[in-house]
Amino acid sequence: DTKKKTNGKAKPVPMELIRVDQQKAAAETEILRKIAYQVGVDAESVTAQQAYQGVAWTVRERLIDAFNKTQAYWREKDPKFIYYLSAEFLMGRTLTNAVNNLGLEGEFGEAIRKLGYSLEELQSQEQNASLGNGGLGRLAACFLDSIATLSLPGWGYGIRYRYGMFRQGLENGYQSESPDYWLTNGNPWEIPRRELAYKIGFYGSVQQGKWVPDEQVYAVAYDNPIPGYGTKTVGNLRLFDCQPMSEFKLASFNEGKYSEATDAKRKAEDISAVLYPNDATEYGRELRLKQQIFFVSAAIQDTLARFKKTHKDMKELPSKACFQMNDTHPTIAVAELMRLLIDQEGLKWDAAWDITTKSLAFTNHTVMPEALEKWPVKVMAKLLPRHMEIIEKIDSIWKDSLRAKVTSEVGSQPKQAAPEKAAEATKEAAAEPPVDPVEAALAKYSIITENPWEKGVKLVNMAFMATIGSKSTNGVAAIHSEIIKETIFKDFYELSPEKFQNKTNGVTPRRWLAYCNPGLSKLITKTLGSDEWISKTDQLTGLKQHADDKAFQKQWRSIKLENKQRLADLIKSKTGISVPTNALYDVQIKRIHEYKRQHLNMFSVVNRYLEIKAASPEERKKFVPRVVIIGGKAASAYVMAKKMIKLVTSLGDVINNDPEVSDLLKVVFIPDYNVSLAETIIPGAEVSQHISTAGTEASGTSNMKFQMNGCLIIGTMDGANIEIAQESGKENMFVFGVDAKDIGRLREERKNFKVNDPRWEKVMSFLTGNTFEQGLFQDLVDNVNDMSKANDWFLLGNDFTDYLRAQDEIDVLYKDQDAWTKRSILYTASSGFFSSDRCIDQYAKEIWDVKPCPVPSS
Ligand code: CRA
Repeated sequence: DTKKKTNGKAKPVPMELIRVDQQKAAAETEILRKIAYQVGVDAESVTAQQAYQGVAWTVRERLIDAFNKTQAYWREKDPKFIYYLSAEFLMGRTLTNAVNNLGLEGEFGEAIRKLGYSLEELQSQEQNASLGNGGLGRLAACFLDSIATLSLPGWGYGIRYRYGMFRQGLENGYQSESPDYWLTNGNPWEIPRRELAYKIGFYGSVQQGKWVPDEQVYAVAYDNPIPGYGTKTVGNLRLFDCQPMSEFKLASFNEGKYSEATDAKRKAEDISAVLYPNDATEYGRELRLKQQIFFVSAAIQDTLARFKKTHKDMKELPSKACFQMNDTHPTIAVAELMRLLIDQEGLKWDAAWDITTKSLAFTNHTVMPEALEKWPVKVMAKLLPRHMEIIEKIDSIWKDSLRAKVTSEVGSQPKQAAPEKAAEATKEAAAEPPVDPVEAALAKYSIITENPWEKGVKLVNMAFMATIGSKSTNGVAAIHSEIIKETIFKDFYELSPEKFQNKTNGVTPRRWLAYCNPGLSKLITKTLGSDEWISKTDQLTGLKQHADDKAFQKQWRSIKLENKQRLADLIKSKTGISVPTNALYDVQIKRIHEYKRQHLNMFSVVNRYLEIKAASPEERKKFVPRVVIIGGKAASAYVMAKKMIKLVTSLGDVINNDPEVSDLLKVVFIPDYNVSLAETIIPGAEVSQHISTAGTEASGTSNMKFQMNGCLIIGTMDGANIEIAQESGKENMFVFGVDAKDIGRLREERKNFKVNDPRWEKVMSFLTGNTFEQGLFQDLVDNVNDMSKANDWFLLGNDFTDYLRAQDEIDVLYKDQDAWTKRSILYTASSGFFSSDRCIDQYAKEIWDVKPCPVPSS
């Protein structure tokens, strides 16, 4: 009864008709037909957009053929599936990836050339599918590529936002934002399944144990086929669009109440309208929770419906399905799966709990406190009353199971023992009636907690619920997985250490090396004697033996130069700034955030600028020319991050126009950073910056992309940098900064800290001096420099001197181009570990228990 409409019973199609349909004409004939009948233009002359449409709709058919075969094969074999639940999938563009993964580059390349275009030109016509903020969303996209490539039965589930990540512009050097309507030209890569719609409820009450929602909408499925590389397998990303139950109230319309007539429709459409533009920062809005339950409920209903077609016993679900929850965003799944199993399938609580905790798995992506979602009980109870009831019951059963243990621990402690931190928070609120020491000690395990900042306000801690309701919890890099065991999940780790795992992130070598860097890719294939490395990245180690070969180095360098030229062209077209290709290209592209410390980068730029200015003409010749490139978006409400963008653009205005500096230093902010820009920027970069305060960046993933493309790294011992240093040799990385284990102490000591480096003072005075509008950067400077207020939470002052030392090392090495190139080769050669294929293989074996089910070749 969840279905909106059905197409009725399917009728068999005669065999001879099927055969005729499957006889495909040559690509160029098909493309011309598409241009004529799909695009609807006379093919005598076609624009790039029309040619793109013709090609894309043709490739779509090849994709669907393989997709249908894969899905039919999996239906027949009934293997266990992985369902990747994620609020974000940052897919970028599809055409090049689809053509190459399907092995169509020869046939289609030729056809496109005949039309007078290149694949690259047509690709640039495609809008980016920016349905994600940054690392987490792009990771999900890389994972889908690897799941299909490894022929693992698996689908992604998410939201088909009509507006993706906002478009960033610059106004007077400040970020401006405009909506990203990415569907203006249609979307050849999706298959609408209008007949597949699930009811999603909100609000209402619980009556006789069952939920009676006040408001209901439909989740309508859109399939996005995901081609694997070197396999016939084509997986799926199923995204849901939100639709009203009925189009509009005709009665209100007739009465002239037009806005009332379409109220429900608008409200429903709001749910899948916009991606929240926050990267690892606060959410807390009711609409956001609506989005979460919306796609999670649809995904689980969809899965259960398929499961029930072939299985009677719900207890078999964990052997047929695993749901991986990508951060806390989909963790309402714990309560939703329980609700569906109990209220709809009629299971008893214990049986349902057993199935739930065997089917769900959870990944944590951050320790930033503001990103750990905690929903007010009030909001949850209003929007999802039945779920709130279930959550309360989970919480109380969970605490009951711990009571005996906690009682004996409390009993063995001296009477006046200081309560644990979490208990401390509740202590104040419940100050009057004496707190039962056992209950107080249990509080640290509780899903429902008191808001430490708002007396009497209760919150649902989604990360705790996720851990309790899952078979495994994992972090995304070795250091991060250790940190979560010592901090946010300490008490849970001590209870069940076996549940905690590490899965160091990875990125797809297809998009991030083979396709975005065709020059280097060709050289690697020629050198290794085959292109097997594209799916077996361990083979890249074969490049090591060529690292000292001067002729090879020369080829390597000339490819880099071509890529730098492409990047210089991009910079020119996006910003109007001309940058020389003989300079060192230094790149930091990622979300703008204080913990990522783009301002530390800028402090070093200021220092360099001042040094150049102070040098004599003769001394200036010794400087290595540098182009410092920054790209990234700031969350719309994040004032300091926006100021950091203004800092970059203002420095650019001063430095780029200073004739004394000329080509020795350029500072460029590339606006509207996104996936496709990254595909041009990364291959052209020579050094890239990953300089977060140790312990703050869970993993980072662009570091891996840069490494693959032979771009050297300056970085802190944080996130995956640590493992990259292990693979490439720590001595080959420009490592600086304080250690993660000292961060706590250093933060404590900030009040008495002074940066013992005259260059720091010079940089601060420059930024607050008369070069810029009075007071423009005062807040930014105070934030890192006003020690009376114990500022500088991200410890820029502590790392400043060491950072400049590492920067100097970069210049020294760059003067020796052979030594530099050797390192660059070694980076690529040792990047194999960071393929998402390796990462997904580990998830499949160590968490999901999902095995490859490749479609046979014939
Ligand atoms: N912002 C982390 O901060 C990590 C990615 C993917 C992040 C990155 O260090 O590489 O996830 N965390 O694991 C996050 O989104 C909600 O938390 C990110 O993208």
